[in-house]
Amino acid sequence: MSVLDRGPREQIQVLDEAGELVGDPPSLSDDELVAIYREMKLARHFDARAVSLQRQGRMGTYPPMSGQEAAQVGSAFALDEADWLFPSYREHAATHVHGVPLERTLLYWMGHESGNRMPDEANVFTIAVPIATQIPHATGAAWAATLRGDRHAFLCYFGDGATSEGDFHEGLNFAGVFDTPTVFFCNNNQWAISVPRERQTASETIAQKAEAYGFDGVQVDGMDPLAVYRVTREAVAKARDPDADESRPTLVEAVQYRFGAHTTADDPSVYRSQEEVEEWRGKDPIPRLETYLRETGRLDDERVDAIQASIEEEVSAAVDTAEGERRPHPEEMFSQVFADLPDRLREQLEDLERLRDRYGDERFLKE
Ligand SMILES: Cc1ncc(C[n+]2csc(CCOP(=O)(O)OP(=O)(O)O)c2C)c(N)n1
Ligand SMILES: [Mg+2]
Repeated sequence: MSVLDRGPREQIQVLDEAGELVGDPPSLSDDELVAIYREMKLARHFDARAVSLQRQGRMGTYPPMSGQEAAQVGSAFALDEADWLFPSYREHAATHVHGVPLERTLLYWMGHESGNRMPDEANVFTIAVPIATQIPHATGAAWAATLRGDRHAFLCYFGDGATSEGDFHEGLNFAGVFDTPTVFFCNNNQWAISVPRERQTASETIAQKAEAYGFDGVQVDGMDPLAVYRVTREAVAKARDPDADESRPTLVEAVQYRFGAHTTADDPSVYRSQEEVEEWRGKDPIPRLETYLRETGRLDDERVDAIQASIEEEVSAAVDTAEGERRPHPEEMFSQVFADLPDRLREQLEDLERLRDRYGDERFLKE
């Protein structure tokens, strides 16, 4: 039986909090299981380095994702290369799995325009900061693919807070009516900045909202990488069913927690308790998968140490590459949005140019 048939009110789990198998594991090879573990560890280390760079003034604002590794890595692993991924601003691990180099993500948060440019070979849409705007984009792109006869899945990430936006309703309603091959993946991390999940919706689960749009909704333990993979894999397979009449969208709600702040500009201690954070830390996806892989003989101390060393090297190399780029000129702020600048923006650009003339290029860029 498909996990998608279990309804939107039962939470799907494969590994419990202690790393014990409590559900049917997905079919993944030993190498794939270790690769999922490595990507989650990489994401955790990347996150810590990125926050540290921001604290040292070497990066702008950054949205941390620690705690959300299983949801991101497990779901992105379920895609084939030709499938498309639509990220919000927190999907550093998911986009990496689907082919975006770490230095590209660092450049984005360092304020480089080039950070917006996804590699041609990675089917990843640009990062959406305006909440929920990527949902109608993903639905529209999926519909266009269907009209062209392409059979790819379109995986769209968004948060619990995004479900209160009109774009969520419009995107899911359209997907249900036009059978678009979209997998709507809600990273329910319990908070939309300081607004808790229970102030976001009176629904018992977010997954059940799919019923109103006429397609399957499923809730999964988002701290369990194997459950996330299994659910997403089935949703993706249904989206790109070779028989176009069978293709249907799915809403996946991955229940999880962000351990850190909303962004480096946020202080979560003013709106949530330390006890709550500790309770969720007990569900940490990384030791959970590590225990399972050790107990089934797929990992040992030596392999774990080697993975850790290679991760640290990979992240350091990405930081060096990103910091090796020329700092962006402030004028670049004006170059990518309007073909013809409105008067007010033109005046600001001229002010910048006057400052550059007065202080010179070197000093101007430093200040
Ligand atoms: C349209 C829009 N309104 C408000 C904001 C400000 N804002 C940035 S993040 C955020 C909360 C989003 O919460 P959620 O969807 O749960 O995602 P999370 O940050 O928890 O991953 C808000 C309101 C925005 N970026 N875009
Ligand atoms: Mg949230």
